[in-house]
Amino acid sequence: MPNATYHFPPDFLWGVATASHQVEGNNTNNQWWAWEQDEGHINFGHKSGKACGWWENTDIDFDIAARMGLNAMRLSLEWSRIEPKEGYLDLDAIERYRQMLQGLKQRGIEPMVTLHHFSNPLWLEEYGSWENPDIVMFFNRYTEQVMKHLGDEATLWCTLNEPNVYASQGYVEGIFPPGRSDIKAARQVLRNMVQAHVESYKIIHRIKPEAQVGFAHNYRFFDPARPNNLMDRVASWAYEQAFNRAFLKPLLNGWWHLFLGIGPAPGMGKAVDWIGLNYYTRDLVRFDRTAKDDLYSQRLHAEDAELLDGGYGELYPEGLFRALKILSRKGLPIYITENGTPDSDDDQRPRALVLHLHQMWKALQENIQIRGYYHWTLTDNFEWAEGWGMPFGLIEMDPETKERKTRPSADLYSAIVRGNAITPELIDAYIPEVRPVIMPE
Ligand code: IFM
Repeated sequence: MPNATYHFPPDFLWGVATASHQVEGNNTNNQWWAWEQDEGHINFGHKSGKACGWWENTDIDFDIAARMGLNAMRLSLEWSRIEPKEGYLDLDAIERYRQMLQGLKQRGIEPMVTLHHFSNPLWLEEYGSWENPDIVMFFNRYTEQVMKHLGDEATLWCTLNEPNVYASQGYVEGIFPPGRSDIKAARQVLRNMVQAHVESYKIIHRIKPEAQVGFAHNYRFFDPARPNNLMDRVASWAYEQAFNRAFLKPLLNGWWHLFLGIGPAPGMGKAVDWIGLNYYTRDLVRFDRTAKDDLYSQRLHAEDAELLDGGYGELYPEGLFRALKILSRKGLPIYITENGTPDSDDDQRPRALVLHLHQMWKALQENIQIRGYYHWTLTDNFEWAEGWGMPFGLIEMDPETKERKTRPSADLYSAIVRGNAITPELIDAYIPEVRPVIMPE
């Protein structure tokens, strides 16, 4: 189809995704802020500092989003601002979030609100945060307060962001706080996150029956490096189970995954209205009998793979289609709650964006119910352990001066959003080299 135009459904949500600690600035009361103060934790010793200045001013970025024609935005609430001390609700913080959510709606942008995106109040850390089963009670209380005060401001609620990343980076790889390497603790964290999601789901629906509630799952592929090698296949299966399936199974099927427990998981299997997919990349897994700490394997890239900046992985858009197929088995609506590219000079992002959207379009042709796409991210922001050195923004931001500049990929995304389609004219104007790939003669 050399001149094909790929249309998207009417009412499709086109957005961007962000997270409180990465954009607000001065989140001094959470564990990430504390972690950043210690040398060696963040690349180049960077700190989140004033981040993108959202706590003072979201108008700059919200206006940009509106000018781009976006009709959706995913953002998260900072628990450490809402409940800065145990059991104390900060009504000023609530009001600030109300202004933000109303500010979006006034611009025709529908908010999706995430309750937890990696950051915890310091007081919670003293209890062992997500490792302690009491987290379910703490998270219930926080959810209840948020819903009582802000429930009217949004319909789409996302309880947790990437529990698998939170558990693996913080409790296995040790590059996120608390910097541990303890599989048993990682399991406990994931178990608690499953339970916290379920209870939070119930509370949200009790207070706001029409709410649509889900969670954001990071799906990363682990393919065998040598597809015919039995041991590579076993090792890649083990990664798939631990990273992708352990959290999903109880929530989607109502049974604990062997990695987390045994038998039916009461109340689960019915606590999801939609699934959020965060998709970025894949690894190839090669069995290595000496690598005991890495599930007996090395994680590699395909020889012919195009690599993303900063060692983020392979550019592998086909994975988006594969993940959508897998997640669609339950028949639940899916939101692509994150997808993006770290790229400071924007030489890969426009191509990566279109190649991923093309995969999403293919999935839509198979009647997979995809309701929206949230690009990660609007404006360059604080990329956790990578600091400011791994920019994902459609909009470039100087971390010192906070000056913003539009990258070509922002114009391209905006044109796709406004037309609700990928057209040959757009491809020719921005990335002609992609034409033979997605619109072959
Ligand atoms: O910046 C992160 C985000 O917080 C969670 N998902 C992946 C993004 C890019 O690494």
